[in-house]
Amino acid sequence: MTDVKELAARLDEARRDGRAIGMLSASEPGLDVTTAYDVQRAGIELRRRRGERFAGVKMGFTSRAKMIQMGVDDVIWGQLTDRMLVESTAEVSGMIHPRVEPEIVFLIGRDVTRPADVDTAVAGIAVGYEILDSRYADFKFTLTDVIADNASASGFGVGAWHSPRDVANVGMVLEIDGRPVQTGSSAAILGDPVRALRAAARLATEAGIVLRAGDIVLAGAATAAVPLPKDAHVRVTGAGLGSVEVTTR
Ligand code: 0L1
Ligand code: MG
Repeated sequence: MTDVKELAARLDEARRDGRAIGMLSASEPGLDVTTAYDVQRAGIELRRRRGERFAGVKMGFTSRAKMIQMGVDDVIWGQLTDRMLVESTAEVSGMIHPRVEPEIVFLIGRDVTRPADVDTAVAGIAVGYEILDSRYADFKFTLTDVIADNASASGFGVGAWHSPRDVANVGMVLEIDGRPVQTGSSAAILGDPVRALRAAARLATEAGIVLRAGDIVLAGAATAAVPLPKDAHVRVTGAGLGSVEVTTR
């Protein structure tokens, strides 16, 4: 039988040591999607016991580019904690093989007790980025492996909040050291990031999590992720939404 806590501890240790491990699925034939989310939840519980607080959720595999890049065809989700929030400097040297991707971010303004109400619960919209770091060697995993690994969530940054608006087709640019490395549109996020927001509310509710005022939803990436070196300056810009910048070390 799958030992959920042991698998969560294995991933947690890999993350804290900055050391890649083999895929869990290689030795765990019982690792189905439900069990993988149990492992994810157990991993978050370990972080919670160390004082981290729930900050929201992230949606993954929401763009065709990402599905192609990773060879999967399912939307997944992971949990964000307050310690993953990056301000002006991101510590990436302790990570395994970090990547960065441009995101649309929603700020929840009041508790979402019914997922159907999530659209009207949005208090702000911003451009942002996600730092991904798979705990698996060579960034290779199956669907269940990546779910167990909290959808590779490692860090995120958020630009200035704007009042809720249509973000179905926001042009986005990801620059590293002043050079555009990815350009795309928020339309890559399920055709409209609001669909990812709705999926986040539905999945969170099904998992017994209430999105509360102040929580954040990372809707997904507008482009493929790119490797994130240290000593780099990253800027993500969204048309009409300004930009967010971070320096790595
Ligand atoms: O946020 C994402 O779309 C990525 C989900 C996890 C897979 C990955 O590490 O790229
Ligand atoms: Mg992402």
